[in-house]
Amino acid sequence: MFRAEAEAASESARRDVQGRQLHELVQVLKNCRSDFWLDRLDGIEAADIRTVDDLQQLPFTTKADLRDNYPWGMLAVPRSLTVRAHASSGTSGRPTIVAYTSRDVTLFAEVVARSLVCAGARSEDVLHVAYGYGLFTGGLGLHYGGEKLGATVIPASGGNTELQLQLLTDLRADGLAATPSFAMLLAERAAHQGLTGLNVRYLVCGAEPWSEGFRGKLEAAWTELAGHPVIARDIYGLSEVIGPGVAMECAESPGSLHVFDDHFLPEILDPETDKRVPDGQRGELVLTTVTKEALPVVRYRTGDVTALQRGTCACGRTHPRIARIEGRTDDMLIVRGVNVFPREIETVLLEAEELNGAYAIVVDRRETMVSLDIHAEVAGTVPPEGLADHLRHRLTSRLRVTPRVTLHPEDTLPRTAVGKVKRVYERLDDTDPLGLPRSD
Ligand code: DLL
Repeated sequence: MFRAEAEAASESARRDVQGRQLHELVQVLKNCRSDFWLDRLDGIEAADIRTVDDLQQLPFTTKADLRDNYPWGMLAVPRSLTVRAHASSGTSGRPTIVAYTSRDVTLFAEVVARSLVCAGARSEDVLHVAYGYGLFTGGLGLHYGGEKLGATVIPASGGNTELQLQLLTDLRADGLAATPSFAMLLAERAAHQGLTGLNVRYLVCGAEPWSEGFRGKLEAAWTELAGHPVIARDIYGLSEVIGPGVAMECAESPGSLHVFDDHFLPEILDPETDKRVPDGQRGELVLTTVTKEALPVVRYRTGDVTALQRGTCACGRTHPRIARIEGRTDDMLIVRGVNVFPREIETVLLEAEELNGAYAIVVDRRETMVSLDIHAEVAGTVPPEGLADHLRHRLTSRLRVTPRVTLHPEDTLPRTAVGKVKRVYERLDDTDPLGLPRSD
């Protein structure tokens, strides 16, 4: 553990501190100069907020609040006290700006250092960071976390796979931090070049949803390149809360991520009723920051779907854990009245050993009745006889809609070398959104 006194603290000790911090947070927000906070907390008295259970009395915050108060309206400190800003990856409209004081930047590095240790990182490691550097929190977040740990950080950023592979080989990186899709792309390119004997032991992957099936393929590909077991661990976070390092999977317990709740308080809500659901039940993750200065968030609606679990992990950490993110409340596709989560499609596709993990979902809106086209690559050049039919049946029984399934030779579908992978495309006219050669 990077900070055992916090990561393995007893639940009761942590609850005491959290209650105090929450009380102080409300006090600070009610006395700051932001009209947004004065208005949002109108009617709430800090004196009534004493324990984490009182969290439920507080109002929510959303991405729309950040957008409406662009750029600095939600700051709880004067802008002059901030030392850095990032922007979150919005798909439409203005970006949302998030800012950090010097203490926030230290906190950011701390939780990322903890996350790296969860994956098996050590201070003597070489850490290759292939998340984008810039407005996105991934690159700089992993960078300063790696430095805090004492690792030798290689700020490779995204893109330029040739140079990345050369650096990974020559500098003997122990760890690679990258989106899962980019880590896979690097493995594919390395295999094409016939590279072997890479030193990588662990992958720190996040920023986009990825299934257990994808993990299996990613670990197998890197294990092949390295000639020793390579583990891929899931790092979760979002700009509005801090960036990467809100929660992290440890080496001992794949499938659940420790939420660093001495800084970020998690709740799971039923998105329909906005009420808390019992532990173990899925719902929307809502987060409150209790130690951030510049841009604290209160009950921030992440839109990410997961479930909460408590109890000490095999690794000794006592933080509550969230299940790997299943999808977002807003990435659900509605096809012929049926709700379909892209992650379910990935789960079915990645069960097939014949596929290499590259796939794309096209929502075809050319007719009144929307239909679903699934494109996937096989490992090799020729799709095995009957595989497309088999996948169509499996998808139909899981999704309750029947998609068209088209299989392609490897290296046909679009790849993402910079930023977050795009899996879902819309087709509105005769232009193929995937830019594939016509088959007729
Ligand atoms: O993606 C922060 C990050 C950087 C996380 C590097 C991990 C590694 P945003 O760009 O603000 O921040 O996007 C946040 O990405 O609400 C989720 O929907 C999604 N996301 C992040 N991590 C995961 C993950 C960064 N491990 C949004 N699994 C979040 C699934 C993830 N989805």
